[in-house]
Amino acid sequence: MAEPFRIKVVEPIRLISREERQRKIREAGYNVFGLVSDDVYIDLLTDSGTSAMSDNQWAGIILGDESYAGCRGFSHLEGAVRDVLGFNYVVPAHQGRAAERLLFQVVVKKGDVIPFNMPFDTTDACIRSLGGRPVNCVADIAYEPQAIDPFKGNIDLVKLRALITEVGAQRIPFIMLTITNNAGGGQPVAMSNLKAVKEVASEYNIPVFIDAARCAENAYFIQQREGGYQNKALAEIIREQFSYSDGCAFSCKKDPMANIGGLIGLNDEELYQKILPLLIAQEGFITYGGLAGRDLEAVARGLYEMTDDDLMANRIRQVEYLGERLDKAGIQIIKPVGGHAVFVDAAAFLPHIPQDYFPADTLAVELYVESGVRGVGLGALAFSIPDEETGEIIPPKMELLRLAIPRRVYTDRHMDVVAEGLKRVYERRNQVRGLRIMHAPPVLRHFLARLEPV
Ligand code: PM9
Repeated sequence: MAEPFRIKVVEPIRLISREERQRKIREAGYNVFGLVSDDVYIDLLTDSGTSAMSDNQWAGIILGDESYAGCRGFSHLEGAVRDVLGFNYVVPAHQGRAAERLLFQVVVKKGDVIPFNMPFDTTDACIRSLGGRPVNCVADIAYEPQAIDPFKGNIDLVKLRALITEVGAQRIPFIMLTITNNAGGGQPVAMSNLKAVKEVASEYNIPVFIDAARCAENAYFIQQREGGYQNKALAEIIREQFSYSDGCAFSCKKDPMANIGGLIGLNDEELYQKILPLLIAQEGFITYGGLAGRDLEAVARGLYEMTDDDLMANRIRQVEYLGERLDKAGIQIIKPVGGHAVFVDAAAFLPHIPQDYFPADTLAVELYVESGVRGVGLGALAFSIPDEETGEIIPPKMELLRLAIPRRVYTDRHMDVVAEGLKRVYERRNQVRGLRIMHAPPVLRHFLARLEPV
């Protein structure tokens, strides 16, 4: 089936010359975050806030009610969150990390431990800034890029139980599952795993929260891969996922295809009431939370749109299409291909570059120079963390180049260009040199670092 939409508005893009690209990336400190978007031909830096909104979402923008209190958009958002996610209380926020922070400030205390499958980098940084410690409990197979498994985002229940026994349930304010698991390659979590985690959590009276940014993509994988779900609609599966949780933090810039927006969904009124004063102090009044009324409309409409079975099938197919092209060229990628992105195994691509010289970020730079395509390195530059006791820097287990595909934005021809560019870098991979840091902040350094070729 071709795209279940047609294109009504277009945005011109251009490819600058190779010499210009070399100059631009040098000026950007060999960090793709420093590039100006006009100098990027195909932008796969992120699928967050970069999707094409539908005519219905744009109509919502025009209809947005900008009243400070009690705007219509908030009622629509409440309705959508109740219908699509199944939560009674909604805390609007300007984006996902603001939603997380509001929730975490209320529930995380210094010394707390939070079991995750894998937290995303900003989520990890937020918990640490509040004195908590996220712990990866993802199944080991998540660290084997070539191993085929339908649900590589699952929590390992043995690891989870061992952690609860080791630190004690009183130090665990909640368990969190990121669906799909972005940091681990956009890999899904099975419904059976969500259910089992909830059962373990209930034994110890620990709440479960979901990082829901890509919950509809996760539901699609459940529909395609998990027994008993083939004949269920995406909408039904999405709701069932949340039924095994006590709430969610949601970046609505991903699956709901809004350019901005986030929320917390809850059924616990007491917790909701505790968050409200922080919401007013930090984001805005409780019915707009740092967003314009028009944005609330786009989010509310996007929440319904993400449940469209045909749209989701088409979106995942495009990501798979790019993955298959790279795989055929002998380029190692995380398999199976994730929901929102193709993750290239940069350590396997550039085996001669040690992790200290950032193979993932090097590959992102090379791909930009080769073809004007912007991906992002997710490796030692992004995810190294100091050991709690020794202070020694511990690098992550994987070096990945992420090619995140915005929804409804690029055609398969664009994907062909991406694949061809990466193939050309692959052909000359032995000549590629790594990068070293010239300047970087102590945390979240991949966003701001300036580098130079070794
Ligand atoms: N994710 C991404 O590109 C955008 C920021 S980094 C370039 O993948 C999860 C699973 C995310 C995420 C953001 C956030 C934060 C929370 N959870 O970006 O603040 O992938 O709306 O959401 C990015 P916001």
